[in-house]
Amino acid sequence: MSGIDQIEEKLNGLLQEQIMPISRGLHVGWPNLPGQLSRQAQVLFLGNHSSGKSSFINHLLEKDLQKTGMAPTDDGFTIITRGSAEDTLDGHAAVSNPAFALGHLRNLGPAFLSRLKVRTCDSPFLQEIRLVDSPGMIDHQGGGPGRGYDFQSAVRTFAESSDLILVFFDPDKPGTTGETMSVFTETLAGLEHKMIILLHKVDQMENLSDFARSYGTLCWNLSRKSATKDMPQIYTTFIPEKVSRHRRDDPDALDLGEFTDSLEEVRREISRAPLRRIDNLLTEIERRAMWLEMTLKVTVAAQSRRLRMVILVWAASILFLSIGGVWAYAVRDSFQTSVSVGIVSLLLATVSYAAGNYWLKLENIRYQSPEGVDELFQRAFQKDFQIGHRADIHSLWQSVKPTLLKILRNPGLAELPGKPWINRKLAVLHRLLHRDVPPLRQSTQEFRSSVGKSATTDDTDQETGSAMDSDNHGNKNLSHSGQGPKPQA
Ligand SMILES: Nc1nc2c(ncn2[C@@H]2O[C@H](COP(=O)(O)OP(=O)(O)OP(=O)(O)O)[C@@H](O)[C@H]2O)c(=O)[nH]1
Ligand SMILES: [Mg+2]
Repeated sequence: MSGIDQIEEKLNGLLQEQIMPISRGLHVGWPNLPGQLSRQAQVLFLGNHSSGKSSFINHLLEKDLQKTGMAPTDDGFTIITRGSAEDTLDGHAAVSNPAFALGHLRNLGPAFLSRLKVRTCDSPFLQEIRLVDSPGMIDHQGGGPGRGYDFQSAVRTFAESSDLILVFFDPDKPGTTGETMSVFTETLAGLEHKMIILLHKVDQMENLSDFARSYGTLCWNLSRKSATKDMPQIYTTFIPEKVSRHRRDDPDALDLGEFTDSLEEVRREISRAPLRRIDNLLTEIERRAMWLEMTLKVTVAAQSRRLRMVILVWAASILFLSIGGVWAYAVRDSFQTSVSVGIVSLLLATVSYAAGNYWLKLENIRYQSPEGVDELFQRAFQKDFQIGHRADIHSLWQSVKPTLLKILRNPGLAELPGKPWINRKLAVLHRLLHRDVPPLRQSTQEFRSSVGKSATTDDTDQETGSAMDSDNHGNKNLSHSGQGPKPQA
Protein backbone atom coordinates (compact mmCIF):
# COMPACT_ATOMS: atom_id res chain seq x y z
CA MET A 1 0.00 0.00 0.00
CA SER A 2 1.47 3.39 -0.96
CA GLY A 3 1.96 6.31 1.43
CA ILE A 4 -0.99 8.21 0.02
CA ASP A 5 -3.25 5.16 0.40
CA GLN A 6 -2.16 4.85 4.01
CA ILE A 7 -2.87 8.52 4.70
CA GLU A 8 -6.28 8.10 3.10
CA GLU A 9 -7.02 5.02 5.17
CA LYS A 10 -6.06 6.84 8.38
CA LEU A 11 -8.25 9.77 7.40
CA ASN A 12 -11.20 7.49 6.79
CA GLY A 13 -10.53 5.86 10.18
CA LEU A 14 -10.56 9.27 11.89
CA LEU A 15 -13.77 10.14 10.12
CA GLN A 16 -15.62 6.90 10.87
CA GLU A 17 -14.40 6.34 14.42
CA GLN A 18 -14.12 9.85 15.77
CA ILE A 19 -15.95 12.49 13.74
CA MET A 20 -19.11 10.61 12.76
CA PRO A 21 -20.01 9.29 16.28
CA ILE A 22 -19.74 12.84 17.65
CA SER A 23 -21.86 14.31 14.87
CA ARG A 24 -24.47 11.58 15.45
CA GLY A 25 -24.43 12.29 19.21
CA LEU A 26 -25.17 15.94 18.46
CA HIS A 27 -27.92 15.01 15.97
CA VAL A 28 -25.96 16.63 13.13
CA GLY A 29 -26.57 14.81 9.86
CA TRP A 30 -23.57 14.48 7.59
CA PRO A 31 -24.77 11.31 5.88
CA ASN A 32 -22.91 11.98 2.65
CA LEU A 33 -19.60 12.93 4.15
CA PRO A 34 -18.04 9.44 4.10
CA GLY A 35 -19.14 9.05 0.47
CA GLN A 36 -17.65 12.38 -0.48
CA LEU A 37 -14.39 11.53 1.19
CA SER A 38 -14.11 8.23 -0.56
CA ARG A 39 -14.55 9.79 -3.99
CA GLN A 40 -11.83 10.16 -6.60
CA ALA A 41 -9.93 13.41 -7.06
CA GLN A 42 -12.26 15.75 -8.94
CA VAL A 43 -11.57 18.59 -11.37
CA LEU A 44 -14.37 21.04 -12.21
CA PHE A 45 -14.51 22.94 -15.52
CA LEU A 46 -16.40 26.24 -15.33
CA GLY A 47 -16.64 29.24 -17.63
CA ASN A 48 -18.49 31.17 -20.31
CA HIS A 49 -20.43 29.24 -22.88
CA SER A 50 -18.25 28.23 -25.84
CA SER A 51 -15.09 29.10 -23.95
CA GLY A 52 -13.74 25.66 -24.78
CA LYS A 53 -14.39 23.58 -21.62
CA SER A 54 -15.66 20.49 -23.39
CA SER A 55 -12.99 20.73 -26.09
CA PHE A 56 -10.32 20.91 -23.37
CA ILE A 57 -11.73 17.76 -21.76
CA ASN A 58 -11.72 15.97 -25.12
CA HIS A 59 -8.13 17.06 -25.65
CA LEU A 60 -7.10 15.64 -22.25
CA LEU A 61 -8.89 12.36 -22.90
CA GLU A 62 -7.78 12.22 -26.53
CA LYS A 63 -11.35 11.34 -27.44
CA ASP A 64 -14.29 13.25 -28.87
CA LEU A 65 -16.37 12.36 -25.84
CA GLN A 66 -18.10 15.67 -25.11
CA LYS A 67 -20.15 17.56 -27.68
CA THR A 68 -18.60 20.87 -28.67
CA GLY A 69 -19.79 23.81 -30.77
CA MET A 70 -20.12 27.55 -31.01
CA ALA A 71 -23.72 27.68 -29.74
CA PRO A 72 -24.34 26.97 -26.03
CA THR A 73 -23.90 23.19 -26.05
CA ASP A 74 -24.16 21.77 -22.52
CA ASP A 75 -27.27 22.55 -20.46
CA GLY A 76 -26.43 20.25 -17.54
CA PHE A 77 -23.40 18.97 -15.66
CA THR A 78 -21.53 15.90 -16.91
CA ILE A 79 -19.31 13.84 -14.64
CA ILE A 80 -16.69 11.92 -16.58
CA THR A 81 -15.15 9.01 -14.77
CA ARG A 82 -13.19 5.90 -15.57
CA GLY A 83 -15.05 2.82 -16.77
CA SER A 84 -14.16 -0.24 -18.80
CA ALA A 85 -16.37 0.95 -21.65
CA GLU A 86 -17.91 4.16 -22.87
CA ASP A 87 -21.33 4.55 -21.34
CA THR A 88 -23.74 7.31 -20.27
CA LEU A 89 -25.98 7.16 -17.23
CA ASP A 90 -28.70 9.65 -16.41
CA GLY A 91 -28.51 11.61 -13.17
CA HIS A 92 -31.28 9.74 -11.32
CA ALA A 93 -29.60 6.39 -11.91
CA ALA A 94 -26.13 7.75 -11.09
CA VAL A 95 -27.01 9.21 -7.67
CA SER A 96 -28.54 5.89 -6.64
CA ASN A 97 -25.36 4.02 -7.47
CA PRO A 98 -23.11 4.01 -4.36
CA ALA A 99 -20.06 3.34 -6.55
CA PHE A 100 -20.16 6.95 -7.79
CA ALA A 101 -20.58 8.49 -4.28
CA LEU A 102 -22.94 11.13 -5.68
CA GLY A 103 -25.85 10.79 -3.21
CA HIS A 104 -25.40 14.36 -1.97
CA LEU A 105 -26.42 15.70 -5.43
CA ARG A 106 -30.02 14.63 -4.74
CA ASN A 107 -30.35 17.81 -2.64
CA LEU A 108 -30.17 19.84 -5.86
CA GLY A 109 -33.57 18.54 -6.93
CA PRO A 110 -35.09 16.49 -9.77
CA ALA A 111 -34.75 19.25 -12.41
CA PHE A 112 -31.00 19.27 -11.80
CA LEU A 113 -30.79 15.46 -11.82
CA SER A 114 -32.66 15.19 -15.10
CA ARG A 115 -29.90 17.29 -16.71
CA LEU A 116 -27.04 15.48 -14.95
CA LYS A 117 -25.09 12.82 -16.83
CA VAL A 118 -22.36 10.45 -15.75
CA ARG A 119 -20.15 9.25 -18.58
CA THR A 120 -17.63 6.48 -18.27
CA CYS A 121 -14.68 6.06 -20.56
CA ASP A 122 -11.48 4.05 -20.40
CA SER A 123 -8.97 6.88 -20.83
CA PRO A 124 -5.79 6.45 -18.72
CA PHE A 125 -6.11 10.12 -17.80
CA LEU A 126 -9.07 9.15 -15.62
CA GLN A 127 -7.14 6.60 -13.61
CA GLU A 128 -7.28 8.70 -10.45
CA ILE A 129 -9.24 11.74 -11.51
CA ARG A 130 -12.79 12.43 -12.50
CA LEU A 131 -13.73 15.50 -14.53
CA VAL A 132 -16.89 17.58 -14.27
CA ASP A 133 -17.98 19.49 -17.36
CA SER A 134 -20.49 22.25 -16.69
CA PRO A 135 -22.99 24.22 -18.77
CA GLY A 136 -21.49 27.48 -20.01
CA MET A 137 -22.39 30.63 -18.21
CA ILE A 138 -24.55 33.13 -19.99
CA ASP A 139 -25.84 36.60 -19.41
CA HIS A 140 -28.94 35.93 -17.39
CA GLN A 141 -28.43 35.89 -13.67
CA GLY A 142 -28.58 32.78 -11.47
CA GLY A 143 -30.69 29.69 -11.96
CA GLY A 144 -33.75 31.50 -13.20
CA PRO A 145 -36.29 30.04 -15.59
CA GLY A 146 -33.58 29.60 -18.23
CA ARG A 147 -32.13 26.58 -16.45
CA GLY A 148 -34.93 25.18 -14.32
CA TYR A 149 -32.62 24.48 -11.36
CA ASP A 150 -30.46 26.50 -9.01
CA PHE A 151 -27.29 26.78 -11.08
CA GLN A 152 -25.28 28.66 -8.42
CA SER A 153 -26.05 26.01 -5.77
CA ALA A 154 -25.03 23.29 -8.21
CA VAL A 155 -21.75 25.09 -8.92
CA ARG A 156 -21.09 25.54 -5.19
CA THR A 157 -21.82 21.87 -4.47
CA PHE A 158 -19.43 20.68 -7.18
CA ALA A 159 -16.83 23.31 -6.30
CA GLU A 160 -16.78 22.29 -2.64
CA SER A 161 -16.20 18.65 -3.48
CA SER A 162 -13.63 19.40 -6.20
CA ASP A 163 -9.89 19.50 -5.71
CA LEU A 164 -9.22 21.82 -8.60
CA ILE A 165 -11.49 24.31 -10.37
CA LEU A 166 -10.62 25.60 -13.83
CA VAL A 167 -12.38 28.84 -14.73
CA PHE A 168 -12.35 29.45 -18.50
CA PHE A 169 -12.55 32.84 -20.19
CA ASP A 170 -12.18 33.38 -23.92
CA PRO A 171 -11.12 36.36 -26.03
CA ASP A 172 -14.74 37.14 -26.97
CA LYS A 173 -15.90 37.42 -23.36
CA PRO A 174 -12.93 38.12 -21.10
CA GLY A 175 -14.80 38.46 -17.85
CA THR A 176 -17.71 40.34 -19.32
CA THR A 177 -20.41 37.72 -18.81
CA GLY A 178 -22.44 38.72 -15.76
CA GLU A 179 -23.12 35.17 -14.60
CA THR A 180 -19.45 34.16 -14.79
CA MET A 181 -18.42 37.10 -12.66
CA SER A 182 -21.15 36.55 -10.06
CA VAL A 183 -20.20 32.87 -9.82
CA PHE A 184 -16.57 33.88 -9.60
CA THR A 185 -17.06 36.42 -6.82
CA GLU A 186 -19.98 35.02 -4.84
CA THR A 187 -20.47 31.32 -5.47
CA LEU A 188 -16.79 30.43 -5.39
CA ALA A 189 -15.96 32.73 -2.45
CA GLY A 190 -13.52 31.08 -0.07
CA LEU A 191 -12.46 28.46 -2.62
CA GLU A 192 -9.87 30.64 -4.36
CA HIS A 193 -7.07 28.28 -3.28
CA LYS A 194 -8.50 25.61 -5.57
CA MET A 195 -8.98 27.87 -8.58
CA ILE A 196 -7.01 28.27 -11.80
CA ILE A 197 -7.95 30.90 -14.37
CA LEU A 198 -7.54 30.30 -18.08
CA LEU A 199 -7.71 32.80 -20.89
CA HIS A 200 -8.37 30.13 -23.50
CA LYS A 201 -8.50 30.08 -27.30
CA VAL A 202 -5.62 32.57 -27.51
CA ASP A 203 -5.04 31.37 -31.08
CA GLN A 204 -8.12 33.40 -31.99
CA MET A 205 -6.27 36.59 -31.32
CA GLU A 206 -4.93 38.14 -34.47
CA ASN A 207 -2.00 40.03 -33.04
CA LEU A 208 -0.28 41.26 -29.92
CA SER A 209 -2.53 44.28 -29.39
CA ASP A 210 -5.59 42.01 -29.64
CA PHE A 211 -4.05 39.79 -26.98
CA ALA A 212 -3.13 42.76 -24.75
CA ARG A 213 -6.68 44.08 -25.00
CA SER A 214 -8.30 40.76 -23.97
CA TYR A 215 -5.76 40.06 -21.25
CA GLY A 216 -6.10 43.59 -19.88
CA THR A 217 -9.91 43.43 -19.86
CA LEU A 218 -9.82 40.11 -18.02
CA CYS A 219 -7.36 41.44 -15.40
CA TRP A 220 -9.45 44.56 -14.96
CA ASN A 221 -12.67 42.58 -14.47
CA LEU A 222 -11.04 40.12 -12.09
CA SER A 223 -9.41 42.85 -10.03
CA ARG A 224 -12.73 44.70 -9.66
CA LYS A 225 -14.37 41.57 -8.30
CA SER A 226 -11.51 40.01 -6.39
CA ALA A 227 -11.55 40.15 -2.60
CA THR A 228 -7.75 40.25 -2.41
CA LYS A 229 -5.36 42.66 -4.09
CA ASP A 230 -3.25 39.82 -5.50
CA MET A 231 -4.01 38.95 -9.09
CA PRO A 232 -4.27 35.17 -9.57
CA GLN A 233 -2.07 33.61 -12.19
CA ILE A 234 -3.78 33.50 -15.58
CA TYR A 235 -2.90 30.64 -17.92
CA THR A 236 -3.10 31.62 -21.57
CA THR A 237 -3.93 28.49 -23.49
CA PHE A 238 -5.18 27.07 -26.77
CA ILE A 239 -5.67 23.60 -28.16
CA PRO A 240 -3.19 23.00 -31.00
CA GLU A 241 -5.57 20.91 -33.11
CA LYS A 242 -8.15 23.72 -33.05
CA VAL A 243 -5.86 26.23 -34.75
CA SER A 244 -7.26 26.89 -38.21
CA ARG A 245 -5.19 26.18 -41.31
CA HIS A 246 -5.63 29.79 -42.36
CA ARG A 247 -4.19 30.90 -38.98
CA ARG A 248 -1.25 28.52 -39.26
CA ASP A 249 -0.32 29.84 -42.71
CA ASP A 250 -0.54 33.49 -41.70
CA PRO A 251 3.01 34.82 -41.17
CA ASP A 252 1.75 37.99 -39.40
CA ALA A 253 -0.35 36.15 -36.82
CA LEU A 254 0.51 36.15 -33.13
CA ASP A 255 3.32 33.69 -32.36
CA LEU A 256 1.66 30.83 -30.48
CA GLY A 257 4.94 29.22 -29.41
CA GLU A 258 4.86 31.39 -26.29
CA PHE A 259 1.62 29.79 -25.15
CA THR A 260 2.33 26.11 -25.57
CA ASP A 261 3.95 25.81 -22.12
CA SER A 262 0.80 27.14 -20.50
CA LEU A 263 -1.23 24.18 -21.75
CA GLU A 264 1.36 21.78 -20.30
CA GLU A 265 1.32 23.63 -16.98
CA VAL A 266 -2.45 23.34 -16.75
CA ARG A 267 -2.26 19.67 -17.64
CA ARG A 268 0.30 19.20 -14.87
CA GLU A 269 -1.90 21.02 -12.36
CA ILE A 270 -4.79 18.72 -13.29
CA SER A 271 -2.55 15.69 -12.84
CA ARG A 272 -1.69 16.92 -9.37
CA ALA A 273 -5.35 16.86 -8.32
CA PRO A 274 -4.96 13.53 -6.43
CA LEU A 275 -2.31 15.18 -4.27
CA ARG A 276 -4.47 18.23 -3.70
CA ARG A 277 -7.27 15.85 -2.78
CA ILE A 278 -5.42 14.50 0.26
CA ASP A 279 -4.70 18.06 1.38
CA ASN A 280 -8.34 18.97 0.84
CA LEU A 281 -9.48 15.91 2.80
CA LEU A 282 -7.18 16.84 5.68
CA THR A 283 -8.55 20.36 5.62
CA GLU A 284 -12.10 19.02 5.53
CA ILE A 285 -11.48 16.70 8.52
CA GLU A 286 -9.87 19.56 10.45
CA ARG A 287 -12.72 21.90 9.57
CA ARG A 288 -15.34 19.39 10.75
CA ALA A 289 -13.39 18.64 13.93
CA MET A 290 -13.12 22.34 14.79
CA TRP A 291 -16.79 22.78 13.98
CA LEU A 292 -17.74 19.96 16.36
CA GLU A 293 -15.34 21.23 19.03
CA MET A 294 -16.99 24.64 18.99
CA THR A 295 -20.50 23.13 19.02
CA LEU A 296 -19.58 20.97 22.01
CA LYS A 297 -18.02 23.88 23.92
CA VAL A 298 -21.06 26.10 23.44
CA THR A 299 -23.34 23.18 24.35
CA VAL A 300 -21.38 22.69 27.58
CA ALA A 301 -21.76 26.41 28.32
CA ALA A 302 -25.54 26.05 27.83
CA GLN A 303 -25.68 22.92 29.99
CA SER A 304 -23.60 24.47 32.79
CA ARG A 305 -25.80 27.54 32.82
CA ARG A 306 -28.93 25.43 32.90
CA LEU A 307 -27.52 23.25 35.69
CA ARG A 308 -26.70 26.31 37.79
CA MET A 309 -30.24 27.58 37.33
CA VAL A 310 -31.81 24.21 38.22
CA ILE A 311 -29.63 24.07 41.37
CA LEU A 312 -30.74 27.61 42.25
CA VAL A 313 -34.44 26.75 41.84
CA TRP A 314 -34.15 23.61 43.98
CA ALA A 315 -31.99 25.39 46.54
CA ALA A 316 -34.62 28.13 46.97
CA SER A 317 -37.43 25.59 47.44
CA ILE A 318 -35.38 23.47 49.86
CA LEU A 319 -34.39 26.62 51.76
CA PHE A 320 -38.03 27.64 52.27
CA LEU A 321 -38.92 24.12 53.37
CA SER A 322 -35.96 23.89 55.76
CA ILE A 323 -36.55 27.31 57.32
CA GLY A 324 -40.23 26.40 57.71
CA GLY A 325 -39.30 23.02 59.23
CA VAL A 326 -36.85 24.51 61.74
CA TRP A 327 -39.29 27.27 62.62
CA ALA A 328 -42.20 24.85 63.05
CA TYR A 329 -39.98 22.74 65.31
CA ALA A 330 -39.01 25.80 67.36
CA VAL A 331 -42.67 26.68 67.97
CA ARG A 332 -43.79 23.08 68.46
CA ASP A 333 -45.41 23.95 71.81
CA SER A 334 -48.13 25.77 69.94
CA PHE A 335 -49.54 23.20 67.57
CA GLN A 336 -51.56 25.75 65.62
CA THR A 337 -48.56 28.08 65.00
CA SER A 338 -46.39 25.18 64.09
CA VAL A 339 -48.91 23.93 61.46
CA SER A 340 -49.35 27.46 60.08
CA VAL A 341 -45.59 27.92 59.71
CA GLY A 342 -45.38 24.53 58.02
CA ILE A 343 -48.16 25.38 55.54
CA VAL A 344 -46.70 28.82 54.75
CA SER A 345 -43.22 27.41 54.13
CA LEU A 346 -44.65 24.63 51.92
CA LEU A 347 -46.59 27.25 49.99
CA LEU A 348 -43.50 29.44 49.59
CA ALA A 349 -41.42 26.47 48.47
CA THR A 350 -44.08 25.51 45.89
CA VAL A 351 -44.40 29.07 44.60
CA SER A 352 -40.63 29.48 44.37
CA TYR A 353 -40.35 26.12 42.54
CA ALA A 354 -43.09 27.10 40.07
CA ALA A 355 -41.55 30.55 39.52
CA GLY A 356 -38.13 28.97 39.08
CA ASN A 357 -39.47 26.58 36.48
CA TYR A 358 -41.11 29.43 34.63
CA TRP A 359 -37.77 31.28 34.68
CA LEU A 360 -36.04 28.14 33.34
CA LYS A 361 -38.56 27.96 30.54
CA LEU A 362 -38.01 31.62 29.62
CA GLU A 363 -34.24 31.14 29.67
CA ASN A 364 -34.62 28.06 27.52
CA ILE A 365 -36.52 30.10 24.95
CA ARG A 366 -33.88 32.84 25.14
CA TYR A 367 -31.13 30.32 24.39
CA GLN A 368 -33.00 29.26 21.30
CA SER A 369 -32.68 32.77 19.86
CA PRO A 370 -29.67 34.12 17.91
CA GLU A 371 -28.88 36.64 20.70
CA GLY A 372 -29.06 33.90 23.33
CA VAL A 373 -26.61 31.56 21.53
CA ASP A 374 -24.30 34.52 20.87
CA GLU A 375 -24.20 35.06 24.62
CA LEU A 376 -23.39 31.38 25.22
CA PHE A 377 -20.66 31.57 22.60
CA GLN A 378 -19.12 34.63 24.30
CA ARG A 379 -19.24 32.81 27.62
CA ALA A 380 -17.65 29.64 26.20
CA PHE A 381 -14.80 31.49 24.47
CA GLN A 382 -14.19 34.36 26.85
CA LYS A 383 -10.67 33.11 27.64
CA ASP A 384 -9.75 33.16 23.93
CA PHE A 385 -11.11 36.70 23.55
CA GLN A 386 -9.00 37.94 26.44
CA ILE A 387 -5.93 37.77 24.23
CA GLY A 388 -7.53 39.96 21.55
CA HIS A 389 -9.92 39.79 18.62
CA ARG A 390 -10.05 36.29 17.15
CA ALA A 391 -11.36 36.57 13.58
CA ASP A 392 -10.89 32.80 13.09
CA ILE A 393 -13.15 31.95 16.03
CA HIS A 394 -15.79 34.46 14.94
CA SER A 395 -15.85 33.18 11.38
CA LEU A 396 -16.15 29.55 12.55
CA TRP A 397 -18.98 30.65 14.84
CA GLN A 398 -20.88 32.00 11.84
CA SER A 399 -21.02 28.50 10.37
CA VAL A 400 -21.73 26.76 13.71
CA LYS A 401 -24.48 29.12 14.89
CA PRO A 402 -27.34 28.24 12.47
CA THR A 403 -26.96 24.49 13.05
CA LEU A 404 -26.57 24.87 16.82
CA LEU A 405 -29.75 26.96 16.90
CA LYS A 406 -31.58 24.17 15.09
CA ILE A 407 -30.23 21.57 17.52
CA LEU A 408 -31.24 23.64 20.56
CA ARG A 409 -34.76 23.97 19.16
CA ASN A 410 -35.06 20.36 18.12
CA PRO A 411 -34.26 17.94 19.78
CA GLY A 412 -33.38 20.50 22.47
CA LEU A 413 -30.68 20.75 25.12
CA ALA A 414 -32.23 18.09 27.35
CA GLU A 415 -31.86 15.46 24.62
CA LEU A 416 -28.16 16.10 24.04
CA PRO A 417 -25.55 13.91 25.74
CA GLY A 418 -24.34 15.01 29.20
CA LYS A 419 -21.16 16.77 30.26
CA PRO A 420 -19.02 13.62 30.86
CA TRP A 421 -19.68 12.44 27.25
CA ILE A 422 -18.96 15.91 25.90
CA ASN A 423 -15.70 16.18 27.85
CA ARG A 424 -14.59 12.78 26.56
CA LYS A 425 -15.38 13.84 22.98
CA LEU A 426 -13.61 17.17 23.41
CA ALA A 427 -10.50 15.22 24.41
CA VAL A 428 -10.91 13.03 21.29
CA LEU A 429 -11.16 16.10 19.04
CA HIS A 430 -8.20 17.76 20.72
CA ARG A 431 -6.12 14.62 20.06
CA LEU A 432 -7.33 14.49 16.47
CA LEU A 433 -6.47 18.13 15.77
CA HIS A 434 -3.15 18.28 17.60
CA ARG A 435 -1.79 14.74 17.48
CA ASP A 436 -3.36 12.77 14.62
CA VAL A 437 -3.69 15.29 11.76
CA PRO A 438 -0.31 17.13 11.89
CA PRO A 439 1.81 14.04 11.08
CA LEU A 440 -0.56 13.22 8.21
CA ARG A 441 -0.05 16.76 6.85
CA GLN A 442 3.66 16.25 7.18
CA SER A 443 3.54 12.93 5.29
CA THR A 444 1.47 14.55 2.52
CA GLN A 445 4.00 17.35 2.29
CA GLU A 446 6.87 14.86 2.05
CA PHE A 447 5.04 12.89 -0.59
CA ARG A 448 4.35 16.07 -2.53
CA SER A 449 8.01 17.10 -2.42
CA SER A 450 9.11 13.65 -3.54
CA VAL A 451 6.70 13.87 -6.48
CA GLY A 452 7.83 17.44 -7.20
CA LYS A 453 11.49 16.39 -7.32
CA SER A 454 10.70 13.49 -9.52
CA ALA A 455 8.62 15.71 -11.83
CA THR A 456 11.56 18.11 -12.16
CA THR A 457 13.84 15.24 -13.05
CA ASP A 458 11.39 14.07 -15.66
CA ASP A 459 11.08 17.59 -17.04
CA THR A 460 14.83 17.61 -17.48
CA ASP A 461 14.57 14.27 -19.21
CA GLN A 462 11.96 15.70 -21.52
CA GLU A 463 14.24 18.56 -22.38
CA THR A 464 16.91 16.07 -23.35
CA GLY A 465 14.29 14.40 -25.51
CA SER A 466 13.64 11.15 -23.68
CA ALA A 467 10.52 11.40 -21.58
CA MET A 468 6.73 11.42 -22.08
CA ASP A 469 6.84 8.37 -24.31
CA SER A 470 5.18 6.15 -21.77
CA ASP A 471 2.34 8.55 -20.96
CA ASN A 472 1.67 11.70 -22.86
CA HIS A 473 -0.87 12.89 -20.29
CA GLY A 474 1.79 14.25 -17.99
CA ASN A 475 0.48 12.31 -15.02
CA LYS A 476 2.88 9.43 -14.86
CA ASN A 477 4.75 10.85 -11.87
CA LEU A 478 1.68 11.22 -9.77
CA SER A 479 0.16 7.84 -10.10
CA HIS A 480 0.81 6.08 -6.82
CA SER A 481 -0.72 2.96 -8.19
CA GLY A 482 1.10 3.29 -11.50
CA GLN A 483 4.71 3.73 -12.36
CA GLY A 484 5.24 6.86 -10.28
CA PRO A 485 7.69 7.03 -7.39
CA LYS A 486 6.62 5.18 -4.28
CA PRO A 487 6.12 7.70 -1.50
CA GLN A 488 7.70 7.20 1.88
CA ALA A 489 4.99 6.14 4.23
N1 LIG B 1 -9.65 28.37 -32.15
C1 LIG B 1 -9.95 27.63 -31.11
N2 LIG B 1 -11.17 27.14 -30.98
C2 LIG B 1 -11.46 26.38 -29.90
C3 LIG B 1 -10.49 26.10 -28.91
N3 LIG B 1 -11.07 25.33 -27.95
C4 LIG B 1 -12.35 25.16 -28.34
N4 LIG B 1 -12.60 25.78 -29.51
C5 LIG B 1 -13.88 25.86 -30.24
O1 LIG B 1 -14.78 26.65 -29.48
C6 LIG B 1 -16.10 26.19 -29.65
C7 LIG B 1 -16.73 25.97 -28.31
O2 LIG B 1 -16.07 24.92 -27.68
P1 LIG B 1 -16.76 24.01 -26.56
O3 LIG B 1 -15.71 23.07 -26.11
O4 LIG B 1 -18.04 23.45 -27.03
O5 LIG B 1 -17.06 25.11 -25.47
P2 LIG B 1 -17.82 24.90 -24.09
O6 LIG B 1 -17.20 25.84 -23.16
O7 LIG B 1 -17.87 23.49 -23.70
O8 LIG B 1 -19.27 25.42 -24.46
P3 LIG B 1 -20.66 25.19 -23.67
O9 LIG B 1 -20.80 23.74 -23.43
O10 LIG B 1 -21.70 25.71 -24.58
O11 LIG B 1 -20.56 25.98 -22.45
C8 LIG B 1 -16.02 24.93 -30.49
O12 LIG B 1 -16.35 25.26 -31.82
C9 LIG B 1 -14.56 24.52 -30.41
O13 LIG B 1 -14.11 23.85 -31.56
C10 LIG B 1 -9.17 26.64 -29.09
O14 LIG B 1 -8.26 26.46 -28.29
N5 LIG B 1 -8.97 27.39 -30.20
MG1 LIG C 1 -19.44 22.24 -23.31
